[in-house]
Amino acid sequence: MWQTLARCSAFKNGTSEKHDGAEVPQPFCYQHRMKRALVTGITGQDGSYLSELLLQKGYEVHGIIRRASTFNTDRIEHLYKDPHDPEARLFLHYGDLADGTCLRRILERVRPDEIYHLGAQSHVRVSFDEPEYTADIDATGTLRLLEALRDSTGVSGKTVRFYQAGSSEMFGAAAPPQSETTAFHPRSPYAVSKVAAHWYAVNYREAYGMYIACGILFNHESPRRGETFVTRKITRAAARIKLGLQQKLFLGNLDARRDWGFAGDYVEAMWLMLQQERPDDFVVATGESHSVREFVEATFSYLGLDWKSHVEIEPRYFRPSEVDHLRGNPSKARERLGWSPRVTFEQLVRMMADHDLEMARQEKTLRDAGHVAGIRGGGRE
Ligand code: NAP
Ligand code: F7E
Repeated sequence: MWQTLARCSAFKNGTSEKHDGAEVPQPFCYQHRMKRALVTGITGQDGSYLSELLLQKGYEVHGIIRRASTFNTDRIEHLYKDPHDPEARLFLHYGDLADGTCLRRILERVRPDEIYHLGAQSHVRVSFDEPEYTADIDATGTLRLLEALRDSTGVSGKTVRFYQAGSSEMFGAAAPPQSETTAFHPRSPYAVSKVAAHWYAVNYREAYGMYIACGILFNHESPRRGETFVTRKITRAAARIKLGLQQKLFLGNLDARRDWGFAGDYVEAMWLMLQQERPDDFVVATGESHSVREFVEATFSYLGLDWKSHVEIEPRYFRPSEVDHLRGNPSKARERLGWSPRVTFEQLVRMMADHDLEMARQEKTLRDAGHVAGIRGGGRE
């Protein structure tokens, strides 16, 4: 991490300061007073769109990435420049929300103006299989970061603006439309953990006067959505079916209704929340809901397919407790932030299906040319 930071463009004109007894470059360059953001979960869907937005706005962006045995930076590859490049404004630091010490160290080094806390185990179904891990990362991980921030701002006296990535899943069983005043009724370990994180954030705002804004975002999707969330699973499978690469799509509950928007629109709302004079909570949604069945119909019909010939129900995709209907009321975000979604449901379906059709075409081209994907590192002799 230190090496990455030492190459940061802001260091070039930086003075030095004592750190752990050693003389090191000062990580904050007042001559280049561009805003500096720290993003947890930068390798995820939202992290990648948000980083694009912040870089466009002239920020220096620092992201926390997890060590993995394979590369996990695909979604931000196009934004990354070698840190030796004087134009580089995106810097990555190894860290994990399970490790409070590393979070403190990263905060000390980066000294951000704004923190966007997006990192999480974000899959609802998986949270039933890994409830303790989900609580540790999504709830306690948020607490670790808030504690690190409380201590670092206590010493520096600087106000750092913090965005907490809350979720419509926190509403769970509450009847639609859900707004900032709707009571939470979470229905999964993921949702319970997000409720805990939300209340930690609100409590730190009230107790310590910290600038913490809480987004309560309804489902938002894109071609960069993880492949096991239902929308991407549908568009990816429909595109492969269209090109004869697969025959069936196995799904769970088709009756669940969600308020689906485009992730690129939603990261703008995150940024807007941190530009307000006072921190607050905001629902971000389209105000419109559709069932999973409607998403399937829209995708298959756009690709000229009959969904009933291909979709089968697989009980293992049902959840122990389901969230039946989420539809948000985004009036407060519209009035106070001037935010409204640009991409409609139909445009979202087409955008994702077009992307996945192109991916399927590439796969088919390779297959038709006789290419057989090899085992990573080759097989045994
Ligand atoms: P995502 O694609 O699943 O990305 C999650 C990010 O968190 C990834 O960068 C992941 O890193 C990172 N992460 C996971 N565990 C971590 C750990 N232990 N330490 C550090 N980082 C860790 O999620 P998303 O859709 O972008 O969502 C962003 C945030 O908004 C999440 O907090 C999610 O719960 C919340 N949210 C999402 C939606 C939605 O519809 N997308 C709606 C409401 C709220 P790897 O790449 O290494 O896995
Ligand atoms: O499920 C149903 C499933 O996994 C949507 C996360 O970003 O949004 C996301 O959580 C619905 C559910 O998203 C399959 O039962 C049917 O009712 O795409 P999903 P989610 O659970 O709404 C919220 C706002 C977040 O905060 C989360 O981080 O689709 N469904 N069949 C299926 N779902 C999946 N995944 N796979 C199926 O085969």
